[in-house]
Amino acid sequence: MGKFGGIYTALVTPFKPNGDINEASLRKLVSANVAKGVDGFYVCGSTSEAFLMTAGERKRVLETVMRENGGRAKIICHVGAMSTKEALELARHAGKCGADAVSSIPPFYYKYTIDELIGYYMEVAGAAELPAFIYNFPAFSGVSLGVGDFARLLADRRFAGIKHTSYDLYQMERIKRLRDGLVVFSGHDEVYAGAAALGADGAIGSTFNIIAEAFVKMRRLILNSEMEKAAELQTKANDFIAVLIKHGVFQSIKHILTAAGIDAGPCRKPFLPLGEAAGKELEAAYAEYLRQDWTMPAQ
Ligand code: MN9
Repeated sequence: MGKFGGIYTALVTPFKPNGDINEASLRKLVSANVAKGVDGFYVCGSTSEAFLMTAGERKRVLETVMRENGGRAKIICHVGAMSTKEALELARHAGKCGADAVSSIPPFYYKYTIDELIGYYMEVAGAAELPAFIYNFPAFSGVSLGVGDFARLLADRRFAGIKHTSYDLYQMERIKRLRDGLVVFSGHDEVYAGAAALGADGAIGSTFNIIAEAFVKMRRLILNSEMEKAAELQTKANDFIAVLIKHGVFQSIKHILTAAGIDAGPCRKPFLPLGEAAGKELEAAYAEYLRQDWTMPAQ
């Protein structure tokens, strides 16, 4: 299966003005990120607006990405859904398509017991016949699992690791130590360098759609134990990421992609389009970001 870890772009889904998936832009985005040196893609995650797409659309997104990628980068497909039936259907599809792994948010809205959540995860892990990653994102999913809950889930070897999207790096570090060889991806781009210092094997992030070079470079520095330089780069990246967060990360990423020549279109409703002033501020912040030196250090 090869090793997981490294920098994975959590792909946005470009949409046409009429709301259809813009497959040509999605293909361009995949190849542009491969050219920047990303190690993989996280497909149909939060950033893709997966919960605003039908299961059929999610399958099409994965198929398009798989074809364009052509085995160059690893593919983790997020298959989480409110309904177990749909999640299992998506997991089976990911397996058939040749993805490298699946991942899932815990089922949300209803408040499930830990035994119900574990039941869900065991079925998802079985359906794809692929390694699985738990997607921990309590701020969005509303599901807060403790380290003890992760210990129960991760005791099953079909789980290769987790995507930890939380500022709680103490919890991430505790999870990382639960099992030898567990793969932990940091999910908040703005704390990647800190997460790496505490053992994260890589990062999965939305901002990599536009600024992958910053994180590919940061990872090189981290692998060379140049933590101070990595932290400096994190700050430079964060000066820009803070502006994305201020105006809405997904809309802002799409705005910058479009300005840079990959027409990403709007986010789906109920997301609102960006205002003109926000767009200008983002473009100015991106120009400032591009003025930094992003050339790669020697390996
Ligand atoms: O994929 C992303 N999570 C979401 C991970 O956006 C839901 C992150 O990349 C954040 O967008 C980013 C900004 O907080 O770290």
